[in-house]
Amino acid sequence: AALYSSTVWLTGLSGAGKTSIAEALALRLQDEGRAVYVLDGDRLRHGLNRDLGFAPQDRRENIRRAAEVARLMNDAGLLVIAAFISPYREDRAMAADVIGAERWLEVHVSTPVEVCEARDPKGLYARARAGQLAQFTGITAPYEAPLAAGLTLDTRARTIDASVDELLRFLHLL
Ligand code: GGZ
Repeated sequence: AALYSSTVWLTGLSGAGKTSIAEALALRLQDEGRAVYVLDGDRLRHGLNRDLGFAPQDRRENIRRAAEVARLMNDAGLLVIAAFISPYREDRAMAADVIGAERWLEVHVSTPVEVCEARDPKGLYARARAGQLAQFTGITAPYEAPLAAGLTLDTRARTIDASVDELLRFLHLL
């Protein structure tokens, strides 16, 4: 029961598979009648966080607001699946602090940058290489991998479905 006021926080590069995994996990849990919400960086940036860019202090504010929202949803009894690049260790630690360490489950979607760049589903890596997108994570801005994530998912070796199984096992729901 406690799990259902927790936040599963997916961190990783653009194109690593965070959103796909979050959506697939949410569907599986919703099918079982569980109250789940996906908080997604790209989506929040069209609404609540549309005033923010990608400079370090903007990313920090993005993560802070996301964590505050996740906390409110957890208070309301929802399991939150958060998908944010969240490239800075310090910012993820701040988010864990806001949400509460006992409610925080960090998952590293560890797809390497070469693979994300080869996939390039939105053409963002190409634009970053061409100098049309500044401060692009993995190309011209840093990504600090977690040192001790609860779970690491390498999407090269697995289908989305297999990653979701892995996550469900990690959450003791499978
Ligand atoms: C990284 C960028 C950038 C730059 C636009 N750097 O893969 P996407 O496209 O659909 O999702 C990415 C999204 C990143 O938002 P987050 O809120 O997760 O980032 S952070 O946690 O770092 O605040 C990507 C798109 O925005 N995007 N420009 N320069 N990603």
